[in-house]
Parts: sequence; structure tokens; C-alpha cells
Amino acid sequence: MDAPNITRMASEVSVQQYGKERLLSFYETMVKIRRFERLVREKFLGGEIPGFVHVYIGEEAIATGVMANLTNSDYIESTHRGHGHTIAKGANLNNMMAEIFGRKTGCCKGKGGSMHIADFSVGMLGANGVVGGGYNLALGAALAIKMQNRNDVSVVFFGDGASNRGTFHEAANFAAVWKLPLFFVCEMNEYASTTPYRTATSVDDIAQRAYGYNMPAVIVDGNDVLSVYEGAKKQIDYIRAGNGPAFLECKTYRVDGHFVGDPEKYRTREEVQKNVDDRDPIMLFERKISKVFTKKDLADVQSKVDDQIAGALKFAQESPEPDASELFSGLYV
Ligand SMILES: Cc1ncc(C[n+]2csc(CCOP(=O)(O)OP(=O)(O)O)c2C)c(N)n1
Ligand SMILES: [Mg+2]
Repeated sequence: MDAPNITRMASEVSVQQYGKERLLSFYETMVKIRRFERLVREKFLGGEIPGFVHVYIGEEAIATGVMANLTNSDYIESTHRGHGHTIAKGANLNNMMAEIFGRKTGCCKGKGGSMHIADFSVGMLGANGVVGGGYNLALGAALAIKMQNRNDVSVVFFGDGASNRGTFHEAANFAAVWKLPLFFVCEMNEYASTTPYRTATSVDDIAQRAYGYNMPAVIVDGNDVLSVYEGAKKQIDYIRAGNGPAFLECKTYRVDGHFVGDPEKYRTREEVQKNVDDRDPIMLFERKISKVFTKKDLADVQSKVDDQIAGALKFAQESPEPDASELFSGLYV
């Protein structure tokens, strides 16, 4: 039996009611993330990108559906798997790609790389290489929103693995006691690097944890962008009304390895393929909107996105690396 704070939701609004423009923007964002990630994977394997890269392939519907409820003055805190969140929040693609390539023109001057992208101009406060490192930063942003009497929301994205960090519980309790506008969005993708969810987590649904902090929780199919959108809307409306924090659990699946190059010995190819065949979020959405758009409409979106990403790649590749003299600038210590 579910804890009393939990609502399981599926999209209740018909595709037609959404309006063409909004549907097409959902599609564009998901395709942009997918194609950006495929290119980053290719360039990483080709040796052009330094460091480590974790891609968001298969989870595009979550960032897309949540972010469609936000404006630039709302904040997000992201994870090590943060490219999708950053793109959906509207960050500049050129500066983002340059950051991943470690170039001077990157949004963090090439010093952060994939796991430390930030773009304050759109409220993207940062990806985070520390698992569970985002909660209390988002909490601080939520406290600032409240102290400034703003109606904005601070969103923290985190994985099933990160839900087991103590920082989750500290932030959840603080936010609940102070009624802060903090939105917890859990991306339950079945694995925390090589660890299957069930071997490390005590509950069937991570949303159960919210009960201990008096937080309402919604559970959605994280591969259905409309369900994510509507679930997030319900929770964000609740938060903006001044009720304090809320929780959203999105059930999804990590299709790629934990990091690009992961040998993936902890699962079978069949399991992965089944998720690709049955649950791919872009395929599911294309099916849903097939009566509203022609193949040509969708192909036009794809080629527009490809042009943008090709432009971002060229910008990154042609940008210089940071000067050695800048090594110690921008540091706090
Ligand atoms: C504090 C900390 N512990 C361990 C790691 C190594 N690490 C990086 S990602 C990851 C798994 C995270 O799993 P999850 O939160 O489910 O996110 P997902 O990768 O599935 O998106 C681990 C253990 C880390 N970066 N930080
Ligand atoms: Mg995970």
C-alpha cells in the first residue's frame, strides 16, 4: 500500500488540448538533448573531450517536462548527468559545448567541464560531481527566494543513488520546517553506477521517503513527457502557493553506460534493448503526436536542432584553451 502522501499520476490532458506550439517545443527539447548527447559521446570516444562524461540518453522527458513549468528566475541544481537539465533550462548551447571541451569560451571559462556546467543567466546554478551535493545548494537558493518574497521555485534533480545520501534528509527536513519553495525531482533510473536500485535502497518507491518530511509526492512515468509535465505542474503549483517543498519521482531507465566507456558488466544487453524498444521517450512521444504532426514537421525540427548543435560544436572546436595564467583566477582559496 502507498504511503498517504503519494499520488500516482498519468497524463490526463489529451494531446490536442496541449496546442501545437507547446507539443513541438517538448519535441524540440527532447531531440536537442538526444542529439547533443550523441555527439558528445562520439567526441569523447574520439578523444576530443577531456575528463569524464555521463550522458542523459533515455531520460530526456524528465528535464523537458519539469523545465516547461519554469522561467529564467526559477533555479535548478543539477547532477553529474546534467547536460539535459542545462539544455532544457535554456542555457546557451555554444558556451555549454565549449565548457565540455574545456575551452576559454565555456560558460565556466573551460575550468569546470561536463560535471560543473552552470549558466546563472537562465537560473542554472550548476551541475555537481558530488553525488547528493545539490540538495543543500538548492535549499540555500530556496531560502533566498523566500527571504526576497519572490514567487520562484528552486528545483534539485537527483538520482536513486543520491536519494540515499544524508544530505537528502537534511535538506528535506530543513525545507519542510521552514516551508521553503524547494522541489525535489528524483530520477529513478534503476542504477547508481554499477549498483542496481534494489540492492541499495530500502523502499519500493523513493517517494515514500517524502512522507517522513510531510511532503506530498507524485510518481510518474519519467519516459512520458506529458505525465512528467503534469506531475511537475501539480507540485510546482503547490510550492508557488506557499505550502513548502514537494517531491516528484520519475521512473525511467539509464540506456547508456553510467559514463561513456562503461563496460556495463552489471546488466544484460537484452535488458537494455528491451527498454530502448519499449520505452524510448522520444519514440513514445512521436507515437502520441503522430495525428497532430506530419513526418515532415518533425524532420524540420530535427534539422533545425542539428544545425544548432553543429554550430555549437564548431564554436567549441575553434575556441582556444584557457591561458595558463588564468589557472588560479576565480578560486576561493
Ligand atoms: C559523494 C560521492 N560518492 C560517490 C561518487 C561516485 N559516483 C558518481 S555517480 C554515482 C552514482 C550515482 O547514481 P544516481 O544518483 O542514481 O545517478 P545516476 O548516475 O543514475 O543518474 C557514483 C556512486 C561521487 N561522485 N560522489
Ligand atoms: Mg540512478
